[in-house]
Amino acid sequence: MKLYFAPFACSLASHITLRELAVPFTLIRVNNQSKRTADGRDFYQINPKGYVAALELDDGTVLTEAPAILQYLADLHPESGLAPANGTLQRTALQAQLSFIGSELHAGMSPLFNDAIPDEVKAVFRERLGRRMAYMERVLAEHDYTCGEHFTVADAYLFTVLGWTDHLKVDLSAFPALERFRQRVATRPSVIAALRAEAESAPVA
Ligand SMILES: N[C@@H](CCC(=O)N[C@@H](CS)C(=O)NCC(=O)O)C(=O)O
Repeated sequence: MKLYFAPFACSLASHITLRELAVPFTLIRVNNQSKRTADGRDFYQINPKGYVAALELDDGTVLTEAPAILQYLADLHPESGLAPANGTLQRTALQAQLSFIGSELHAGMSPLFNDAIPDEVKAVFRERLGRRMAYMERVLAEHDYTCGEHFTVADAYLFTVLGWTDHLKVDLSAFPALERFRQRVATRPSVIAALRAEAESAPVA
């Protein structure tokens, strides 16, 4: 498998998951501005949507969209516990968290990266994001992870998007459980290795 990634972007969740599973994979860095890959290809030819993450399987199939990639990977090794079995209520709960993280937190933070959006408009997005973070704070005040007491792919995704809050100056001081969650997940060998590999990856023109 090949994971097309940009350092510390949402592709980090899939990267962490690949390392959790200890499956063989190749990392291919993408320049999200030029849309070129580290091996000199046009990224649009791999993912017509033009964004990471994209996971290329050994038969050439390309998977996109974080919740789909993460569940595909988890299902390769059900014994990992990274996702409950398909068809169970627990799986539906995981899908709800993946959807919430994707559409409320990840997409909720996206406007804050956009320099064309004025600060007063960003303030509206920040206020809304704060309310969404407050929900996750309540979940993590009761449980160590988003779906209970075990690490799942939803936690890899949540850890990834929480990682953007420092850069975006999203104030999480009112959310101590979120901070404890970040520290807990940051100690996982998969996370340490993924962060190091992305930091050390060579820039792409
Ligand atoms: N809905 C997509 C969103 C992916 C996404 O937002 N990717 C960002 C990085 S976190 C990106 O590559 N943006 C570059 C661009 O849109 O040009 C998913 O769930 O994978």
